Order: sequence, then structure tokens, then C-alpha cells
Amino acid sequence: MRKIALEEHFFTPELADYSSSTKAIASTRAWAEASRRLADFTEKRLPDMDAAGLDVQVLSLTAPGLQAEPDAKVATAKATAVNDFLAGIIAEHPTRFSGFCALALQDPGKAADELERGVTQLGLCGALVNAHTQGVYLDDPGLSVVWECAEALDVPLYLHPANGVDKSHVFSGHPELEGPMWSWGVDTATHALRLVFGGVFDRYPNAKLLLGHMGEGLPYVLWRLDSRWDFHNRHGIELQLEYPSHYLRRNLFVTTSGAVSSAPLLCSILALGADHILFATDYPFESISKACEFIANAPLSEADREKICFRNAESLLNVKPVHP
Ligand code: GRE
Ligand code: ZN
Repeated sequence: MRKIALEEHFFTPELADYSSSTKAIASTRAWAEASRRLADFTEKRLPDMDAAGLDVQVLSLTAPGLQAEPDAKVATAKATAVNDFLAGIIAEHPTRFSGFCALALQDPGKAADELERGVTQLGLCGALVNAHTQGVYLDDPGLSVVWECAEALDVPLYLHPANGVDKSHVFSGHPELEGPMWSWGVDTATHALRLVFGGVFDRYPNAKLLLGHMGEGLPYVLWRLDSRWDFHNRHGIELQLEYPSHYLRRNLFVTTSGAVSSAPLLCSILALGADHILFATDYPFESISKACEFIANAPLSEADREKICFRNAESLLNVKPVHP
């Protein structure tokens, strides 16, 4: 079955240094191997894809990417360069690669312009942002211009984890809990809820948020969010839709990245519906072949498997259903 994967990372040697914070949490050997694959497209990546039966990778700049650049001008210039680079890779392998824009949200107006250029001129199919940008989250009113642009272009915004701004006391003495194993998911789920309660989806009802890792736990907690929202008398917040789950069911799309397990997959389908679940592998941090084997054998109807493997991606990303 055709497979399009949505959380597939790369970097350029020039941008590799931004990942030093990530390097610290990964074991040196694992990171060295991942680094080789992040910078490669044809020697390892395409053969890995072929061996596993993966048709298309939608590429994105690995965490934390441009979000880690303190200087807005530098970040903006690097965004243009890396998106041009990405478009070049896609042009060389148009049936195998697609891509998400990297955005320098340090300058929101320029980031919106770059999103428009990326989609309309470079053929990219949305944007991927790695967590906060210098402490600013995506519900910041200053970033409305980016949501407005994404909604007008009808492209999704993929929120990928990275290290949080600060360390919560609950992690003290337990550095193993910081990073992709645990804290990234908590940070990213919280970030997504800021968008709901910050009214982003009231202002941009057709905005589409993508989360990896089977929704970072959110599909599991929909009922409790709604129940405690009422218990706390909605904290005096007025949202247009009645419950938090209404936004998550409407505006949230989740990918299977880094979650090769039927329990969260079935939970996500029950919570959000199969139309909101998309395949991803989290290459090179996870195995493409394990992810492909998992989705091929997961306990799904063939109609749902097709949606998750490629049909939802074709419609969400406006990818033409070309089947080479
Ligand atoms: C990920 O994307 O899941 C990831 C990184 C960096 C290190 C480990 C990891 O981006 O899982
Ligand atoms: Zn990832």
C-alpha cells in the first residue's frame, strides 16, 4: 500500500549546530548515526525507504532548528536558505520527497511571507515548527499573521517537540525524564492546549494543527479535559465551541511518528476519527521498516489503513494523488 510519511527529519551541515542541545540528551553513538542520516538524502535515506516500502517522505528541519536562533535577522535569512535547499532536494526526487517550510517566527511578518513563498513558489506543503521560538508560543497574538496565512493557504502547521524554555522542578534529579522520552511530549501537548484556550482556533477555525507521536497523549485525555473544564467553570474563558475536545476533534491531526503500537493508534482513531490520523516514522530517530511493518499489520479496516497511509496526507497536504 502506498505510504506517505510526515515526520521525516533532515538538516544541513550549516544548521547542524542548532541541534547541540538535542545531542546532549541523545547518546553519542545514536546521535552520530542519526547525524549522518539527517544530512543524507540518497545514500542511506532512499535505500532505507525502498527497503521498507515507503513511497514519500515529507521532510522537515530537525529540532530545534531555527527556533534556537536568537537573532531574528539571522533566523530569517537561514529560513530562506534552508527552504530553498529543501525545494532543491524535492526537485531532484519529486516523486519521493515533499517538505514542510522552516519558519523563523522571531519575525512573524517575514515568517508569514516565507510560508506563502514556500507554499506558492517552492511547492512546500505547510510548515513545521520545533516548539517555542525563543520563549514565544504559537498562541502569541504577535503570531496571528502566521495562522492567518496558513489558514488562507489551507496548509497545516506541524508542531514538533524540542527542549522546553525552562526546567520544571518535578524533573529535578531525573535528567532521564527530560527529552524525547517524556518531557518533550508534555511540553508539546501543553503548547497545543495553549492554542485551544488562547482562542487560536476561534480566530482561525479552519487552521490545521499537526502533532506527532500519536498526538502527544492528547487523544487519551479528551473526556477528562471536557469534564474538568466544566468543573472549573471554564476559568472564565469564553470559547466559541463548547468543549476543548470539540477543537481537538476539528483542528487537530496526529501522526504515528515514534509510536509503533496499536493501543495509542486505536485510541487516537476512537478519539479523533481515522480521517485525522496520518502515517509518519520520525526518521532517522526511529526505524522506517518497523513503522511500515506496524501500519501494514495494525488491526485496522483496509479503508482506515488507506486513509492513514496516504489518503489523508494527499488531502491535508494538497498532494496530487500521483501513484508512480
Ligand atoms: C525526534 O524528533 O523524535 C528526536 C529528535 C532528536 C533526538 C531524538 C529524537 O528530533 O527522538
Ligand atoms: Zn521527530
